[in-house]
Amino acid sequence: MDDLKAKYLGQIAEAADEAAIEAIRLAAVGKKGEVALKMRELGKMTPEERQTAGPALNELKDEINSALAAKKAALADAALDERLRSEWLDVTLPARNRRQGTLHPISQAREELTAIFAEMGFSVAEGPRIDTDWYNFDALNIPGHHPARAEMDTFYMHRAEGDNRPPHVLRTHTSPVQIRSMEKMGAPLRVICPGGVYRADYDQTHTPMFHQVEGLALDRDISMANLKWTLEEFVKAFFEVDDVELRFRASHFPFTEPSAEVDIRCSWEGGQLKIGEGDDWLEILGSGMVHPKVIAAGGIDPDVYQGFAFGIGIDRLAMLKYGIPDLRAFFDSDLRWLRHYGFAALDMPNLHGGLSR
Ligand code: 2NL
Repeated sequence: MDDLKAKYLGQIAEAADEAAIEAIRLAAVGKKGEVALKMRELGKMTPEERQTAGPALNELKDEINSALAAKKAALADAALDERLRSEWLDVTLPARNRRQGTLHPISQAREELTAIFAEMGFSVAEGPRIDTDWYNFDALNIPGHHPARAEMDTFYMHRAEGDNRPPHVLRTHTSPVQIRSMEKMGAPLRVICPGGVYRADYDQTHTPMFHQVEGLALDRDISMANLKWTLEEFVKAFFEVDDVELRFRASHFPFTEPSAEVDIRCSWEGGQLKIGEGDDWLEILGSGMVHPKVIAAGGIDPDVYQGFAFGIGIDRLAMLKYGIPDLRAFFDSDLRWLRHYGFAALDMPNLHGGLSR
């Protein structure tokens, strides 16, 4: 018994971790451990032998158990000491000059164009990215059978059988926010709606989620001339040039009549984009006079109010302004790309400071 005691207390003293402790416990005082085997031998002993061997075995078992518990506590203490030694922080040190995150070029472009339109008296509205097909289509004069629904490559939300709520879609444009703005604020109204939109399309120049800003101006006497001036001011301010020339090309959208796509004069000499000079034209937006049915869908009387609307792709604006060649890199979350193309996070654009500095 003295041998057993010496053997196990020795092993316990040497144990380096909890797993070793547990192995020793099983071998010594576990159900099939050495002490249990010895206890089974008690039956073969004479009563006198048993009288001394029984209590001695129990005492041995207790001793080993307390040695195990003590060693376990000591190991836990040592582990805590080690953590306290290694995991410390001197909170009195000055902050490390670590590189902060940057503003994504899409966020930067959105901030810049928001500042420009805000300066012109437009308020900014946001809305849900999942909306009913009424807000996304019907209210915009795109009825159920209209080919534009199919052309839009719409993502429809799954509907469980028996669900009789109206169908919901991932918005394909930010127009539903404009409809909600008309409902909420009435006319006269000047509002822009920037935000993410979704279409099931993925190739070199399309991503299934992209960003758009739409603008809407309604009043008693708003005309296409106001649209032209507003867009000219916007393009000049955004591309930071003194003069631009816009070209309005007749087009068609269900929600505007008449409709126009707008190009800006530019040159690509030496691979470098220059706005306002040269012989090339760059298509940047779609626009028109809001269709009377759309004004009525927004709860406003189209016999009293009229106005213009436009839609611009923010991602494309950002690529053009900051010289970013590949659209898909926008959504790769590659830190090296973000550091290269990102903007200082606290450097909010405004017209007085020069937009993008
Ligand atoms: C494009 C075309 C456009 C609009 C968007 C709009 C919104 C309402 C009423 C009328 Cl609520 N129109 N939005 C109008 C014309 C064009 O976007 O190709 N954008 C990149």
